[in-house]
Amino acid sequence: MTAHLDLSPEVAAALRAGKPVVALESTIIAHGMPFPQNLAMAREVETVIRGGGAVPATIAIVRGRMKAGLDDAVLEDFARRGAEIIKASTRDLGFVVARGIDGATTVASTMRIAALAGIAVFATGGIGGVHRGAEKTFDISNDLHEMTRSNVAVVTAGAKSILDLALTLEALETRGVPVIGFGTDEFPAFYSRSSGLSVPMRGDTAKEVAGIMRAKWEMGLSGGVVVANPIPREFEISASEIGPLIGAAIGDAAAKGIEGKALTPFLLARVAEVTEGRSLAANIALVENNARLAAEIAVAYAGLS
Ligand code: PSU
Ligand code: MN
Repeated sequence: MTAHLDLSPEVAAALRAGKPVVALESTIIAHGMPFPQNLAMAREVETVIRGGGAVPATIAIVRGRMKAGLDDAVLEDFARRGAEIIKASTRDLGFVVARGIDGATTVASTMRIAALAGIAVFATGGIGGVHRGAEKTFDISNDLHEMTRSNVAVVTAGAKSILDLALTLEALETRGVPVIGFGTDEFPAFYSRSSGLSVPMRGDTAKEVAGIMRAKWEMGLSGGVVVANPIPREFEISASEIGPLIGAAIGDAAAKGIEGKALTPFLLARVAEVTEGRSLAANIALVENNARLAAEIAVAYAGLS
Protein backbone atom coordinates (compact mmCIF):
# COMPACT_ATOMS: atom_id res chain seq x y z
CA MET A 1 0.00 0.00 0.00
CA THR A 2 2.92 2.39 0.65
CA ALA A 3 3.61 2.20 -3.11
CA HIS A 4 0.52 4.40 -3.49
CA LEU A 5 1.52 6.85 -0.74
CA ASP A 6 3.45 10.12 -1.10
CA LEU A 7 4.71 12.04 1.91
CA SER A 8 5.46 15.72 1.44
CA PRO A 9 9.18 16.44 1.91
CA GLU A 10 8.46 18.23 5.21
CA VAL A 11 6.36 15.37 6.61
CA ALA A 12 8.87 12.77 5.44
CA ALA A 13 11.75 14.64 7.10
CA ALA A 14 9.83 15.07 10.37
CA LEU A 15 8.90 11.39 10.52
CA ARG A 16 12.43 10.28 9.74
CA ALA A 17 13.73 12.48 12.57
CA GLY A 18 11.08 11.26 15.04
CA LYS A 19 9.59 14.74 15.26
CA PRO A 20 5.91 15.28 16.15
CA VAL A 21 3.46 15.16 13.22
CA VAL A 22 -0.33 15.65 13.32
CA ALA A 23 -2.60 14.23 10.62
CA LEU A 24 -5.67 16.15 9.40
CA GLU A 25 -8.55 14.93 7.24
CA SER A 26 -9.90 16.40 4.02
CA THR A 27 -13.61 15.45 4.12
CA ILE A 28 -14.13 18.19 6.66
CA ILE A 29 -12.74 20.61 4.03
CA ALA A 30 -14.60 19.31 0.97
CA HIS A 31 -17.87 18.22 2.60
CA GLY A 32 -18.00 19.55 6.15
CA MET A 33 -17.96 23.31 5.60
CA PRO A 34 -18.78 25.83 2.86
CA PHE A 35 -16.20 27.80 0.86
CA PRO A 36 -14.38 30.02 1.82
CA GLN A 37 -14.62 29.20 5.54
CA ASN A 38 -13.37 25.67 4.82
CA LEU A 39 -10.19 27.01 3.23
CA ALA A 40 -9.55 29.46 6.07
CA MET A 41 -10.10 26.62 8.57
CA ALA A 42 -7.77 24.25 6.69
CA ARG A 43 -5.01 26.84 6.68
CA GLU A 44 -5.58 27.93 10.27
CA VAL A 45 -5.41 24.40 11.73
CA GLU A 46 -2.08 23.89 9.99
CA THR A 47 -0.84 27.15 11.53
CA VAL A 48 -2.09 26.12 14.98
CA ILE A 49 -0.25 22.79 14.72
CA ARG A 50 2.97 24.49 13.67
CA GLY A 51 2.52 26.94 16.58
CA GLY A 52 2.36 23.92 18.88
CA GLY A 53 5.69 22.61 17.61
CA ALA A 54 4.42 19.85 15.31
CA VAL A 55 4.25 19.38 11.55
CA PRO A 56 0.75 19.24 9.99
CA ALA A 57 0.01 16.46 7.51
CA THR A 58 -3.31 17.01 5.77
CA ILE A 59 -4.33 13.76 4.10
CA ALA A 60 -6.21 13.28 0.82
CA ILE A 61 -6.11 11.30 -2.42
CA VAL A 62 -4.85 13.47 -5.25
CA ARG A 63 -5.10 12.07 -8.77
CA GLY A 64 -5.00 8.53 -7.46
CA ARG A 65 -2.10 9.04 -5.05
CA MET A 66 -2.51 8.95 -1.28
CA LYS A 67 -0.91 12.09 0.13
CA ALA A 68 0.20 13.02 3.63
CA GLY A 69 1.06 16.72 3.58
CA LEU A 70 -0.66 18.91 1.00
CA ASP A 71 0.56 22.11 -0.55
CA ASP A 72 -1.61 25.20 -0.42
CA ALA A 73 -2.77 24.92 -4.04
CA VAL A 74 -4.28 21.49 -3.33
CA LEU A 75 -5.93 22.72 -0.12
CA GLU A 76 -7.51 25.54 -2.10
CA ASP A 77 -8.62 23.23 -4.91
CA PHE A 78 -10.31 20.83 -2.45
CA ALA A 79 -11.95 23.75 -0.65
CA ARG A 80 -13.28 25.29 -3.88
CA ARG A 81 -14.50 22.11 -5.55
CA GLY A 82 -16.01 20.83 -2.29
CA ALA A 83 -18.75 18.27 -2.75
CA GLU A 84 -17.64 17.59 -6.36
CA ILE A 85 -14.82 15.57 -4.82
CA ILE A 86 -15.69 12.04 -3.73
CA LYS A 87 -16.01 11.54 0.02
CA ALA A 88 -13.67 8.59 0.33
CA SER A 89 -13.90 6.31 3.34
CA THR A 90 -11.72 3.18 3.56
CA ARG A 91 -13.89 1.14 1.21
CA ASP A 92 -13.52 3.79 -1.50
CA LEU A 93 -9.71 3.94 -1.41
CA GLY A 94 -9.13 1.18 -3.98
CA PHE A 95 -11.67 2.65 -6.36
CA VAL A 96 -10.32 6.20 -6.13
CA VAL A 97 -6.69 5.07 -6.50
CA ALA A 98 -7.47 2.75 -9.44
CA ARG A 99 -9.36 5.51 -11.24
CA GLY A 100 -6.60 8.01 -10.62
CA ILE A 101 -9.07 10.56 -9.25
CA ASP A 102 -9.26 12.81 -6.19
CA GLY A 103 -10.79 11.73 -2.89
CA ALA A 104 -11.53 13.62 0.32
CA THR A 105 -10.62 11.32 3.21
CA THR A 106 -12.91 10.74 6.19
CA VAL A 107 -11.78 10.02 9.73
CA ALA A 108 -11.62 6.30 8.88
CA SER A 109 -9.52 6.56 5.71
CA THR A 110 -7.36 9.33 7.20
CA MET A 111 -6.59 7.06 10.17
CA ARG A 112 -5.63 4.24 7.82
CA ILE A 113 -3.32 6.45 5.75
CA ALA A 114 -1.85 8.12 8.85
CA ALA A 115 -1.04 4.70 10.33
CA LEU A 116 0.57 3.66 7.06
CA ALA A 117 2.68 6.82 7.05
CA GLY A 118 3.66 6.33 10.72
CA ILE A 119 1.67 9.26 12.11
CA ALA A 120 0.25 8.54 15.58
CA VAL A 121 -1.91 11.61 16.23
CA PHE A 122 -4.82 13.01 14.20
CA ALA A 123 -7.04 16.04 14.81
CA THR A 124 -10.58 16.23 13.48
CA GLY A 125 -13.82 17.99 14.37
CA GLY A 126 -16.02 15.11 15.37
CA ILE A 127 -15.79 11.42 14.56
CA GLY A 128 -18.66 9.61 12.88
CA GLY A 129 -20.69 7.18 14.96
CA VAL A 130 -24.05 5.50 15.32
CA HIS A 131 -26.77 7.55 13.67
CA ARG A 132 -30.10 8.07 15.37
CA GLY A 133 -32.48 5.42 14.12
CA ALA A 134 -29.60 3.04 13.33
CA GLU A 135 -31.69 0.14 14.64
CA LYS A 136 -33.65 0.53 11.39
CA THR A 137 -31.10 2.04 8.97
CA PHE A 138 -27.94 0.23 10.19
CA ASP A 139 -26.16 3.58 9.62
CA ILE A 140 -23.02 3.22 11.70
CA SER A 141 -19.99 5.15 10.52
CA ASN A 142 -17.03 3.24 9.16
CA ASP A 143 -15.01 5.51 11.49
CA LEU A 144 -15.93 3.21 14.38
CA HIS A 145 -14.76 0.10 12.56
CA GLU A 146 -11.47 1.76 11.65
CA MET A 147 -10.90 2.44 15.34
CA THR A 148 -10.30 -1.32 15.72
CA ARG A 149 -7.60 -1.36 13.05
CA SER A 150 -5.36 1.71 12.92
CA ASN A 151 -3.03 2.70 15.75
CA VAL A 152 -3.84 6.39 15.77
CA ALA A 153 -5.07 8.71 18.52
CA VAL A 154 -7.95 10.84 17.23
CA VAL A 155 -8.64 14.16 18.93
CA THR A 156 -12.36 14.90 18.54
CA ALA A 157 -14.94 17.15 20.22
CA GLY A 158 -16.79 14.03 21.33
CA ALA A 159 -19.12 12.96 18.56
CA LYS A 160 -21.53 15.01 16.51
CA SER A 161 -24.79 15.55 18.29
CA ILE A 162 -26.55 14.60 15.03
CA LEU A 163 -25.70 11.05 16.20
CA ASP A 164 -27.01 8.83 18.95
CA LEU A 165 -24.21 9.49 21.41
CA ALA A 166 -25.17 6.78 23.91
CA LEU A 167 -25.16 4.14 21.16
CA THR A 168 -21.90 5.56 19.77
CA LEU A 169 -20.24 5.07 23.17
CA GLU A 170 -21.64 1.53 23.38
CA ALA A 171 -20.32 0.74 19.90
CA LEU A 172 -16.88 2.04 20.89
CA GLU A 173 -16.95 -0.15 23.99
CA THR A 174 -17.89 -3.21 21.94
CA ARG A 175 -14.94 -2.51 19.65
CA GLY A 176 -12.54 -2.18 22.58
CA VAL A 177 -11.72 1.45 21.87
CA PRO A 178 -10.52 3.62 24.77
CA VAL A 179 -12.35 6.94 25.06
CA ILE A 180 -10.43 9.48 27.12
CA GLY A 181 -12.28 12.57 28.35
CA PHE A 182 -9.72 15.37 28.18
CA GLY A 183 -10.18 17.39 31.34
CA THR A 184 -13.72 16.08 31.63
CA ASP A 185 -15.70 13.12 32.96
CA GLU A 186 -18.41 13.64 30.38
CA PHE A 187 -18.48 12.70 26.72
CA PRO A 188 -18.66 16.04 24.88
CA ALA A 189 -21.41 16.52 22.28
CA PHE A 190 -19.55 18.47 19.57
CA TYR A 191 -21.45 21.79 19.72
CA SER A 192 -21.91 21.44 23.48
CA ARG A 193 -19.49 20.52 26.24
CA SER A 194 -21.77 18.05 27.92
CA SER A 195 -24.00 15.18 26.90
CA GLY A 196 -24.94 13.74 30.28
CA LEU A 197 -23.00 10.59 29.31
CA SER A 198 -19.83 9.67 31.14
CA VAL A 199 -16.53 8.69 29.58
CA PRO A 200 -14.85 5.51 30.77
CA MET A 201 -11.54 7.26 31.54
CA ARG A 202 -10.11 10.72 31.92
CA GLY A 203 -6.82 12.44 31.10
CA ASP A 204 -5.86 15.94 32.20
CA THR A 205 -2.56 16.44 30.41
CA ALA A 206 -1.16 15.68 26.97
CA LYS A 207 1.56 13.63 28.67
CA GLU A 208 -1.02 11.39 30.32
CA VAL A 209 -2.73 10.79 26.98
CA ALA A 210 0.62 10.02 25.33
CA GLY A 211 1.35 7.53 28.13
CA ILE A 212 -1.95 5.72 27.51
CA MET A 213 -1.20 5.54 23.77
CA ARG A 214 2.24 4.13 24.36
CA ALA A 215 1.11 1.55 26.92
CA LYS A 216 -1.75 0.37 24.73
CA TRP A 217 0.36 -0.09 21.62
CA GLU A 218 3.35 -1.56 23.48
CA MET A 219 1.02 -4.26 24.74
CA GLY A 220 0.06 -5.09 21.18
CA LEU A 221 -3.49 -3.80 21.61
CA SER A 222 -4.06 -2.51 18.13
CA GLY A 223 -6.51 0.20 17.16
CA GLY A 224 -7.31 3.80 17.84
CA VAL A 225 -7.60 5.95 20.93
CA VAL A 226 -10.41 8.51 21.10
CA VAL A 227 -9.40 11.73 22.85
CA ALA A 228 -12.65 13.56 23.58
CA ASN A 229 -11.92 17.27 23.90
CA PRO A 230 -14.82 19.61 24.73
CA ILE A 231 -15.48 22.70 22.58
CA PRO A 232 -14.17 25.96 24.16
CA ARG A 233 -16.83 27.47 26.45
CA GLU A 234 -17.16 30.72 24.49
CA PHE A 235 -18.26 28.87 21.34
CA GLU A 236 -20.52 26.32 22.96
CA ILE A 237 -24.14 26.05 21.81
CA SER A 238 -26.23 24.49 24.54
CA ALA A 239 -27.82 21.11 23.97
CA SER A 240 -31.25 22.59 24.69
CA GLU A 241 -30.80 25.12 21.88
CA ILE A 242 -29.14 22.95 19.24
CA GLY A 243 -31.05 19.74 20.01
CA PRO A 244 -34.39 20.73 18.45
CA LEU A 245 -32.63 22.24 15.42
CA ILE A 246 -30.79 18.96 14.83
CA GLY A 247 -34.05 17.08 15.25
CA ALA A 248 -35.64 19.26 12.58
CA ALA A 249 -32.65 18.80 10.26
CA ILE A 250 -32.91 15.01 10.64
CA GLY A 251 -36.60 15.33 9.76
CA ASP A 252 -35.72 17.36 6.63
CA ALA A 253 -33.17 14.74 5.58
CA ALA A 254 -35.74 11.95 5.95
CA ALA A 255 -38.33 13.94 3.97
CA LYS A 256 -35.81 14.48 1.17
CA GLY A 257 -34.66 10.83 1.23
CA ILE A 258 -31.08 11.80 2.08
CA GLU A 259 -29.11 8.88 3.50
CA GLY A 260 -25.77 7.07 3.41
CA LYS A 261 -22.65 9.18 3.10
CA ALA A 262 -24.62 12.25 2.03
CA LEU A 263 -26.36 12.43 5.42
CA THR A 264 -23.60 13.88 7.61
CA PRO A 265 -22.72 16.74 5.17
CA PHE A 266 -26.43 17.52 4.71
CA LEU A 267 -27.09 17.75 8.45
CA LEU A 268 -24.03 19.93 9.11
CA ALA A 269 -25.04 22.33 6.32
CA ARG A 270 -28.69 22.42 7.42
CA VAL A 271 -27.79 23.17 11.04
CA ALA A 272 -25.39 25.93 9.91
CA GLU A 273 -28.20 27.43 7.85
CA VAL A 274 -30.76 27.52 10.66
CA THR A 275 -28.26 28.83 13.23
CA GLU A 276 -27.20 31.54 10.77
CA GLY A 277 -23.61 30.36 10.82
CA ARG A 278 -23.22 30.03 14.58
CA SER A 279 -22.82 26.27 14.33
CA LEU A 280 -20.19 26.80 11.63
CA ALA A 281 -18.24 29.19 13.89
CA ALA A 282 -18.51 26.60 16.68
CA ASN A 283 -17.32 23.85 14.32
CA ILE A 284 -14.29 25.89 13.25
CA ALA A 285 -13.43 26.77 16.86
CA LEU A 286 -13.59 23.16 18.01
CA VAL A 287 -11.41 21.93 15.15
CA GLU A 288 -8.77 24.53 16.02
CA ASN A 289 -9.01 23.59 19.68
CA ASN A 290 -8.52 19.93 18.74
CA ALA A 291 -5.54 20.81 16.55
CA ARG A 292 -3.93 22.63 19.48
CA LEU A 293 -4.34 19.62 21.78
CA ALA A 294 -3.26 17.17 19.07
CA ALA A 295 0.01 19.08 18.61
CA GLU A 296 0.61 18.94 22.36
CA ILE A 297 -0.07 15.20 22.43
CA ALA A 298 2.18 14.62 19.40
CA VAL A 299 4.99 16.54 21.11
CA ALA A 300 4.51 14.55 24.34
CA TYR A 301 4.34 11.24 22.44
CA ALA A 302 7.49 12.02 20.43
CA GLY A 303 9.20 12.78 23.76
CA LEU A 304 8.39 9.28 25.05
CA SER A 305 9.90 7.38 22.15
N1 PSU B 1 -16.36 16.22 11.70
C1 PSU B 1 -16.65 17.47 11.29
N2 PSU B 1 -17.06 17.65 10.02
C2 PSU B 1 -17.10 16.60 9.12
C3 PSU B 1 -16.78 15.28 9.55
C4 PSU B 1 -16.41 15.16 10.85
O1 PSU B 1 -16.56 18.42 12.08
O2 PSU B 1 -17.42 16.83 7.96
C5 PSU B 1 -16.78 14.11 8.57
C6 PSU B 1 -15.56 13.21 8.91
O3 PSU B 1 -14.80 13.06 7.73
C7 PSU B 1 -16.16 11.90 9.33
C8 PSU B 1 -17.40 11.88 8.49
O4 PSU B 1 -15.32 10.80 9.13
O5 PSU B 1 -17.88 13.22 8.62
C9 PSU B 1 -18.39 10.83 8.95
O6 PSU B 1 -19.23 10.55 7.90
P1 PSU B 1 -20.21 9.28 7.97
O7 PSU B 1 -21.17 9.61 9.06
O8 PSU B 1 -20.85 9.24 6.60
O9 PSU B 1 -19.37 8.08 8.26
MN1 MN C 1 -23.01 6.40 7.40
